[in-house]
Amino acid sequence: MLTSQELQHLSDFAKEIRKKTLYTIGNLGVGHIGGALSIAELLALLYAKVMRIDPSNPGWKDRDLLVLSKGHAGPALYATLALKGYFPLSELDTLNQGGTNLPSHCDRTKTVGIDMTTGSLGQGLSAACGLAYANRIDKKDAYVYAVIGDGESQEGQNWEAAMFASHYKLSHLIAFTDNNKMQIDGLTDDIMSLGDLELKWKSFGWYTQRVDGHNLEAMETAIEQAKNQKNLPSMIILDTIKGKGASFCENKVTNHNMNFDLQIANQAIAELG
Ligand SMILES: Cc1ncc(C[n+]2csc(CCOP(=O)(O)OP(=O)(O)O)c2C)c(N)n1
Repeated sequence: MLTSQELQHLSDFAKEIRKKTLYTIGNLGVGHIGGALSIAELLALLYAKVMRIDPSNPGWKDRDLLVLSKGHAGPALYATLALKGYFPLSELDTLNQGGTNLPSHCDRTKTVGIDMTTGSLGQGLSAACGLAYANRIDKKDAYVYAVIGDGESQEGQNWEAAMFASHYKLSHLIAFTDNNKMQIDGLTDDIMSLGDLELKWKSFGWYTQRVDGHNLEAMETAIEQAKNQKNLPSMIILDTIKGKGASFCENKVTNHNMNFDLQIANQAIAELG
């Protein structure tokens, strides 16, 4: 359970992640703003409360790991890592430019603090399974967290990973679905409906919960419940809003990979207060 100070700190942190993400993409002029803003609370909670990490020792072998399988949301994770001190905030100015350490999609060989290279959708959960399985072999009690998109859930490889994780009882794998109901070309329900996602994950043998992905307390409780499962991998489906917090793009189907400049970014940053 979060104390009121923790709650305040985490909601301030999520707001800062949104502001830096808006700035970073606005400075470049184009980027995946919608799916980056929908996971701001999740990233704040993971990096400021839940994950066992040490930004001054990013290669710490016993750390918890995050696989951001929806790697196009990289700018939100870069903002989080910079705010946590993994690298200088000024590096955010270089997003997706020649010679940068911050490509638009996550690359563990380029960016300090990125645990897995992602971007080709559908693959990250398999990588997370491998990491969790390897940790078990190495007798580590670290957790592996993974974030997949709802549109990404249409990729069949996720369901192979789902079978693997439940067969091997990967209780230290905790995954989230960013269920923002949209994908690149429109509403997930219009393009290829996912049906009852909760039932699907349950039937694949996962301990499955569904919470508001902008509610820090609900997410924290869900993660605690997930950690109480001794034999099951966990899926936490997060109901979120694509583009949350920026009125120029919030809940608009056009917000997937949007052009906008620093003037628009700064207006949105001012709105956040
Ligand atoms: C294998 C693969 N196919 C296509 C793409 C292009 N692509 C990037 S994001 C995206 C939509 C993803 O939708 P969703 O998972 O719902 O992400 P979100 O809406 O949260 O941004 C697509 C098709 C890709 N990155 N990888």
